[in-house]
Order: sequence, then structure tokens, then C-alpha cells
Amino acid sequence: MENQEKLRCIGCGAIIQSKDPQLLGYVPQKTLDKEGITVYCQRCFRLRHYNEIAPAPLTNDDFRRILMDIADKDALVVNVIDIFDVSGSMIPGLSRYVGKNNLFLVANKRDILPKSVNDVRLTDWLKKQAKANGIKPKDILVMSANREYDVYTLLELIETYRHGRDVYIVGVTNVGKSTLVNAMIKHQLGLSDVVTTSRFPGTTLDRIEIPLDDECVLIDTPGIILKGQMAHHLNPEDLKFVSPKKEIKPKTFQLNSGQTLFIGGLARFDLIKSSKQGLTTYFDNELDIHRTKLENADEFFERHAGEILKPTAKGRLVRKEFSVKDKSDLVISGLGWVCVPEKATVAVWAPEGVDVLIRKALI
Ligand SMILES: Nc1nc2c(ncn2[C@@H]2O[C@H](COP(=O)(O)OP(=O)(O)OP(=O)(O)O)[C@@H](O)[C@H]2O)c(=O)[nH]1
Ligand SMILES: [Mg+2]
Repeated sequence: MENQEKLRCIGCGAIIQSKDPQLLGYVPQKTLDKEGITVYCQRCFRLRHYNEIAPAPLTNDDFRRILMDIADKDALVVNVIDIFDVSGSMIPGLSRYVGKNNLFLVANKRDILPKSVNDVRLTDWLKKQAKANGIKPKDILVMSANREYDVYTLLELIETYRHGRDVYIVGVTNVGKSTLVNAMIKHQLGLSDVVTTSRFPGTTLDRIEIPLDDECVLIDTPGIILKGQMAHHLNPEDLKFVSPKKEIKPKTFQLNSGQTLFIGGLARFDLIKSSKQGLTTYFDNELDIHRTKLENADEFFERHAGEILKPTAKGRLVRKEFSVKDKSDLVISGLGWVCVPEKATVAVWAPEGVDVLIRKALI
């Protein structure tokens, strides 16, 4: 165990201080005297009780430094990704942080994907995605932090691979690392919601250690912030659209060449050249999808953004054209995707900076 001499917030890992309310880890001296060693900092308190986030003055360099240490340790690294945003939740250059340690990949939030998706196929596809990203996990588990049985399996697999060593939970922000850690604590110790979780990116601020046995610890870490994630391009009240709580109900639209779909006011899909075909959309159920003529689409957006077309992103939408050869998904990282079954020329508009890509259809 490390840094035991420093008292840390059990919610976010920030080092506790009672001097400056504006700085991270603040706890009034009075509370500190009363609560002893298990305290939540003021930021966690607000997040947990009022769902309000105070911005943290940390940069990705701070977070990466925490991860950099792992390569020198003898540990098991559990990389959590969001199955709804696989390409957007892979850490670039992860193998550098893992070093010689064993890596175990956990694809979380399975509950969002339609139940009809085959898990074996999903795991197979994830294997290829991992390889393309330069990592070779010992194993891959598709799961949901909110399903008890999955958490049981996760704990068993961790025991199999950790060989009596510490376990680091790493990943991009918002993939559900802390939710997973909470589920494991609940399973082992019967305590609920110990670590702070939220739909705001950047909830966990520093390492949080939870004892696994007399010698080893499980360590939750702050998420790496990738600017291409949709969450960074939304207003806080709209974050629910990138963190669906329920299984996504796909919607199919029969579209002709020269038609456009608006995904709320957050993205746009143009079918430019194609025969008539049925396109299936996979987005949060509460995000309204509007169909218009491509030739009127610019004007429609200008007139209705923020009204019929809501919510809107913080920045402007930029266009990217794709040529679809066979059944493919056009993915707007973190927001969802449109499945195009047949040959077509299409354009996808997404907030500037958000990754848009084409992949072989997942479903
Ligand atoms: N539907 C669904 N949502 C989940 C699941 N796990 C986590 N979430 C949600 O994802 C959001 C982020 O969860 P956190 O646990 O705070 O994510 P994190 O990876 O610890 O984020 P950082 O601390 O910012 O790096 C929250 O809104 C969670 O409720 C899951 O299995 N299914
Ligand atoms: Mg966290």
C-alpha cells in the first residue's frame, strides 16, 4: 500500500485539506474532527447530494502521471471500456502504462446494447478491436456494473489473474470504473455507494485504495480525458444522452437518396447517393430523430436548432463524407450510430472535435 500517511477522500481520492475551500479535497476542520478517517470532501458531498459538479483544476498530465507508475509495479491491470463507445473509450498507447503486467479487458454497460446482440460475437469483435489498439488482454468480459451476477464473475476472474497482486482499474473517463468498484465493494463488504460516481466526466480525482486482503489493494484511478468523447461537447444537463440508463431501442427509417436525419440537434446524417434502404439508428431512446429533405436541411437546422432539434452541442457541427461498401455502422463516438445495410454515399455531421468513424456493422 502507498501514501497511507495521507488522508484521502473516500469518494474521489483527493488528498484531504482543511485550509482552502476553493482547492480540491477540502473538508472543514470541524467535520474532520467529527468524522475521523472516512470523510468525503466538499466536492464529493455536493456531487452526491445535489448532483452538482465543481470543476477540477487537473489536466490529463496529472492523470497520466498516476497511470505511469503502474508499469513499474507488479500488478493486474483491469482496463474498463464502454461497450456503447468502444473506439472512443480505448486509451491510446495503453500498453505503455501496462508494462509487463497482465491486462484484463472489461467491456462495461452491456445493458445499453439490445439484448438480441450475441455476446460471443461481441467478445470476438472486442478481441479484434483490442488488437487494433495494440493491446493483448488475457481475457475479455462483457458485463454491466449494475448486474449482480456479472460482478460475481468479474471478481472470480480478477482472483484468477491477479496471482496475489494489487489490481488497478484504469480507463477513459465515464466508462463506469467507480461504479464497478462500488459493485465489488457491495459484493464483498455489503456497503453501498462508497466511491463517488456521476455522469459528469472527471469524477474520480486520484487513486482510491480498497483492501482486497491483508496485503493487497484494489485501486480505482481517475479516467483519462479524451477530447473526442461526446461528453465534452455537451452542456451538463444533456449528459444523460451519452450515458443511457436503459436498453437502446433501435429505430428503422426507410430513407431515399437526398434525405437527412437529425439526431436531436447533436448530429446529422445525410443519405447522399443510394437506392431506397432501411437505416437503423442506435441512440438514447429519448433523443428525437427528425427526417427532412437534404436540400432543406441547412435551413431547417438554422431555424429549429434548440427547439424541435434539441439538445444542441456546445460547438458547430462539421461534415464528414463516407462511402459505404457493405453493411456498416456510421459511429458518432459516445452518442451512438446509424447502421447502413447497403452501398451508399453518406455524410455525417457531428460537433467539431468528436470522432466519427465507419465500422463493419456490430448488429
Ligand atoms: N447503463 C449503465 N450505466 C453505467 C454502468 N456503469 C456505470 N454507468 C454510468 O456511467 C456513468 C459514469 O460512471 P462512473 O462510475 O462515475 O465512471 P468512471 O469511469 O469512474 O468516471 P471517472 O471517475 O470520471 O473516470 C454514471 O452515470 C454511471 O451510472 C452500467 O453498467 N450500465
Ligand atoms: Mg471514477
